[in-house]
Amino acid sequence: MNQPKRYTITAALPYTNGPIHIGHLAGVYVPADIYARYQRLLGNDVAFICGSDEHGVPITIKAKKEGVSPQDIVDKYHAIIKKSFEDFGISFDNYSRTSAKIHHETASEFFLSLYNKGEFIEETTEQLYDEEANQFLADRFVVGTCPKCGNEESYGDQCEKCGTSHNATDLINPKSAITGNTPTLKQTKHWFLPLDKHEAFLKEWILKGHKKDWKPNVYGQVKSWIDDGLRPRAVTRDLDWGIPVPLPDAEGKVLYVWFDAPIGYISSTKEWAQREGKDWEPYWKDKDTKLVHFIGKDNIVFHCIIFPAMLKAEGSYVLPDNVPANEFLNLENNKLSTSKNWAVWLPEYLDEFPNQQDVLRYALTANAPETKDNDFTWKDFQARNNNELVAIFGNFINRVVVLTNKYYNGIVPEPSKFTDIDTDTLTTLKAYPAVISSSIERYRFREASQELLNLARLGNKYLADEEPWKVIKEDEARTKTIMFVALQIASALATLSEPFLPFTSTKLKGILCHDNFEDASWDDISTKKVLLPSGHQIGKGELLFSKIEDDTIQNQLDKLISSKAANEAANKVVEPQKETITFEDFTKLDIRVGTILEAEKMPKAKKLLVLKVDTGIDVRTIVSGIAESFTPEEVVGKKVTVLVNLAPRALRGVESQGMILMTETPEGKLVFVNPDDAKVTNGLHIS
Ligand code: B3M
Ligand code: ZN
Repeated sequence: MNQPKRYTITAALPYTNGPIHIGHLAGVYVPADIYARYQRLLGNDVAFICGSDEHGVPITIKAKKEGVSPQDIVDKYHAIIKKSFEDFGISFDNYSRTSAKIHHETASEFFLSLYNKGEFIEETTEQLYDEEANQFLADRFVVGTCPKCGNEESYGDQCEKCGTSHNATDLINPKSAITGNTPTLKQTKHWFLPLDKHEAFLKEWILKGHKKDWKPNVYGQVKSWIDDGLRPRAVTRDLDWGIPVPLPDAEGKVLYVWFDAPIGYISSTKEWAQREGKDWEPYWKDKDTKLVHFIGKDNIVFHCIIFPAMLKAEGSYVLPDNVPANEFLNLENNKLSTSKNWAVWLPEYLDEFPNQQDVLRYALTANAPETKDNDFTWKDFQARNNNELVAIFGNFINRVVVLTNKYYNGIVPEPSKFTDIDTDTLTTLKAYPAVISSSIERYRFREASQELLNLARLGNKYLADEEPWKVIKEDEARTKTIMFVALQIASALATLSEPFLPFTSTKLKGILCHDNFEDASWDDISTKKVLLPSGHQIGKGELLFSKIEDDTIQNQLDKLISSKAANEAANKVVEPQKETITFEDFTKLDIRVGTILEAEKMPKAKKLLVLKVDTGIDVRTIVSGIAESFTPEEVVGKKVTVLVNLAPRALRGVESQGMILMTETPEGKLVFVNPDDAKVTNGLHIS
């Protein structure tokens, strides 16, 4: 075995403003977990680090919306997120939170260290201010047009459409997300990290350095960012939720969430080291440590430009070796959305699919958005389970275990002479660790998962070709050899599946009684002559996977549609009430019941009908915009409610002397405010 290497593997700290969904899992946590488990299997020294990101504007916005404190929000979601990761088998060595004391201290020290080195520019500038809400607007508190791509819904610090990170004052036509007002400018002092000062270094490190082995999507984004030129970025904010700026003259100011959050990786490592009686520093400062950040594509600039610039400025830290960011996962052809409730939530999945963590892990890995955005569909999930996990992996293991029990009471038989097919099969088997490694080392987890399946396919094909169930009738010695070879494949699958399907791996090791001898490491599979020795007793069969039926999938699809609809109903935007009018204003309206006597279409006008209405005072002409809802024939004879003292006005040359009152049904259909049949309506329409 090679000299063990030290790996610090981080997974993006999730914002504690909602539970984890499949987009987070596919983009970040499943690949990170595969990688960490794999490195541990190789015998490397791994710190797999994560925690909750509890600062930042999204959390204060959520708290405002729910009428509770930001602390209530982060406490609630930190607990939910932490538990669901544990239940899902994400093997963090430490899961911390940025509200922890150790993090506040670490982030403050980091800031002070840069401050004392003169690494910040201190500047009073004009920042966006909401006069009505009485606060400065930064980050997600302000929405406007992205100066780069024209997206009209860009946030103050980042455009989610093109990924550009900017200053709030760069936005065109900014609006407060709190009141909707156009902000004013107000002077305030902040500390800026002069990214321009680090431009030469970043160019050298990323563009000319060995970073060509970064994924093209990551490299491309970083390159375009650097090519556009880097500018100083404020690392403090005027907010009351966050880590207070540790300086005497900084009342009411906190660290920018993207300044403190990546330092969260460091504080979480410290917390872990303290608990384990280890020294945290080599995991961040030893030049032989490989630092790898798993993130989603919207976090690229922060991990590839800003955080490295911070680490470099501090001076004693290593820089990331790789940042294998993924693209986004869609769900049933639509963008995943927390606010629209278009998502598959991890806690709900765990509830509804008990003991099926590996199925979701596998479906998300086999279809991971590694090089482009990808789509998760429940049908694909079902197919991955039924056609691959059940029909290939599970089926192979089941046959091997059942036959070994049936023929040999579960004892691994003694092989006799190997045929060419046996030798070829065993040679192919021994090549798998290297094949799968090569994919994992290049962060190609989809490919790696398919290679694992190919090993199960190899086993299935071997059994189908060699047919031990037939051979047993005439050649017992040959049957023993076949079963011996098949058992070696089963054992290799138990070990090699661990990073991808950890629950299955544990179960399979239990069935094969791996515990009774020293478990094979990743490399042993290629180098050891025998994985499961003759004479070794295995256990009874147990199904690894079970078929998922159509109605289970249909239930999930129905649930998705209905929760989206419920969410839409709850969030339906109601037009705000108009200005108050006095009772006198109201009594000025002369509203009477009239009858439509004649009706005809206004020539060349799609919407207008010209009506003759008997108002009880007189018969007059009224032009009404209802032609898309009613034919002239339908309305003749109708009793209607008429505003009779509206000043006459000409519509297409015809003078209209009043107005018919209309309303809308919940389905959006226009109906008369009919004195005979008052209905539940959505407010008056003037037509
Ligand atoms: N909290 C995740 C996000 O953008 C963000 C990651 C921080 S990693 C230091 O949803
Ligand atoms: Zn943009």
